[in-house]
Amino acid sequence: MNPNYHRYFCAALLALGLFAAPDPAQAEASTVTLTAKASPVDAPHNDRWIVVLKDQPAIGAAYAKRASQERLGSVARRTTMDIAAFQPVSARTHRLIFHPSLSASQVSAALASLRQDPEVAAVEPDYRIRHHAATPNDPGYSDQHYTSAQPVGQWYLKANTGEVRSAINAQGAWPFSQGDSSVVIAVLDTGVLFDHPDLMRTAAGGRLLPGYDFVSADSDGGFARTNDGDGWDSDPSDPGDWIDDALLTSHPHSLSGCDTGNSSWHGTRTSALIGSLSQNGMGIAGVDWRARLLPVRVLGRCGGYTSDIVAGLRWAGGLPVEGVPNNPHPAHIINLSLGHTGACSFSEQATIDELSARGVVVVASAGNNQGAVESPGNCRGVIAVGGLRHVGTKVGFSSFGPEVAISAPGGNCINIGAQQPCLYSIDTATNAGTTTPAEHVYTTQLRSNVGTSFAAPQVAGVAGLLLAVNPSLTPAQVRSAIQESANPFPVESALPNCPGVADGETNVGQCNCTVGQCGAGMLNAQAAVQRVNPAECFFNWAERSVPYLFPAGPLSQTLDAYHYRYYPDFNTYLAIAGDSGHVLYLGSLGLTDLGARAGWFAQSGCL
Ligand SMILES: [Ca+2]
Ligand SMILES: [Ca+2]
Ligand SMILES: [Ca+2]
Repeated sequence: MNPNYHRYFCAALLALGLFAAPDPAQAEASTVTLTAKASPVDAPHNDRWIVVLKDQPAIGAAYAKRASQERLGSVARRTTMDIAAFQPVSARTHRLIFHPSLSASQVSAALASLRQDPEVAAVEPDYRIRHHAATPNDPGYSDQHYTSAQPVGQWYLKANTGEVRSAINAQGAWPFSQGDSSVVIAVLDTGVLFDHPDLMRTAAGGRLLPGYDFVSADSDGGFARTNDGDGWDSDPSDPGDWIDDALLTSHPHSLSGCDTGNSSWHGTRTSALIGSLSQNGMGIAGVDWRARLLPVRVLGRCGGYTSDIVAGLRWAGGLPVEGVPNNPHPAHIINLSLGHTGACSFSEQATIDELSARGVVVVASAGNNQGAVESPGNCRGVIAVGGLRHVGTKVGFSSFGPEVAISAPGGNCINIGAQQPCLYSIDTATNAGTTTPAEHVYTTQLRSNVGTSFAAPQVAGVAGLLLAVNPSLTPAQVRSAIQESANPFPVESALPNCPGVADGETNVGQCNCTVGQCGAGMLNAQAAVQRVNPAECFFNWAERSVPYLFPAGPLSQTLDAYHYRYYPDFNTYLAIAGDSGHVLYLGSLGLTDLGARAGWFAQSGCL
């Protein structure tokens, strides 16, 4: 580091009298012990309180400390308190810990006496404070309702523990980023169910912008594929994409090569993974809790066409599309849980290039063909996402190869058999209707949901968390932050490494991922967010620069608007206040404002 910065930083602290390491003798609590007569029948009491002395004229810090201890001593004598210890927090503010054997009534009496003392400005509970809930209250997250077998809930969003190695630790990212409503994430898919109570329109307090429908009329001019009675239109509601034998018979040309099947509600499933309403006590949590979702319908019955997808990509990213009003909410991120085998086409690549130049992050699933990455996942500039089993190996169905940028959980069942639950399904929102929409529900171990379609939205959601922290990130920076922060792939000794795959080859099942076949590693939401957060870079710089004040090791935490690290050896904090944007130092003598973070970020090279 630049020695000038080091000097500046030390000088700033020295000037404030904070430079010296704490004297252990001074750091000890000044103890005032009086008699303790416990009553065993009284209820337990709150043993920690904060006593604030009245203000006094400014005096030297060392004198103030002695003086405040003398003041406290006299307060203690006057109030004849049964006290375990006073511990100074600042010259005026002291932590008061009552002896644990005291009864509640004894504590009440002591507090009343304290509050009447002429030296005392305030006595208040020393509240226990927890960092803001990183565990969402959505019941499906912890799995309170949705599983009949081994409860794993939204395992893929939790910290990776035990054999669940591929979990992305969104839970660890949420204290630092829950997304931002200024970020728009487009979902090019089958449309969406605007009324799903865990999604809803932004106008109703939900996540979904109006969007657009780019499923064009059939080649014969009919609407068997669009299923909404027209071609392109401004309503991307998902009417269902079911196909039955009668439809195949009545539309042999439009639906040639298609299979019968129930409605998939695929766009609702991918959208909810990215941004289900979260912390709403209902259903599931999304990866991103704040971004707005832009539904762009490009898939109808039996899929869609590249021309419609290109139109949808252009519109989603704010590029003009012939005959369609410009998108008033251009997307910063686009999720494509779709693809076709074969190379990236000219029109796809040209569109992706235009979007990349505009700063739009494009994420696509690798495909479920067990072979080469599909298009547009294999287009240059796309963040292609492969699928992992819960243990971190490549899940059998996932496509793979050098175009994959990163891998994330794709879901896997373990227990496959009639009526058996799919243990590591990727739970998300869906609908129970087999044709038209019916009851809004969630996927579960019994209504399972697997595929690289559900790995890509986890990456798109993490990209939203990154842009919330640092809106100036380019698509290349988002990609590198996700790749460089990834967890390494595990090795299961019983499995082969994933081989190289040539276009057209298939049927490569579960295998040990290698960098190059499944991307840079396993998605790690927390580490990715930390990587793009200038505050994290600044804290690390401070620890490298002034290790005797800020010894490396503590993890960052957030509390209200504060983002901080706590140094237990010295009982000090280095913090950044979100509201003022200032860097703060909290030591035994209180809070010191070290100035605007912009200056510190510039000095530390952390912009
Ligand atoms: Ca239509
Ligand atoms: Ca429509
Ligand atoms: Ca929810």
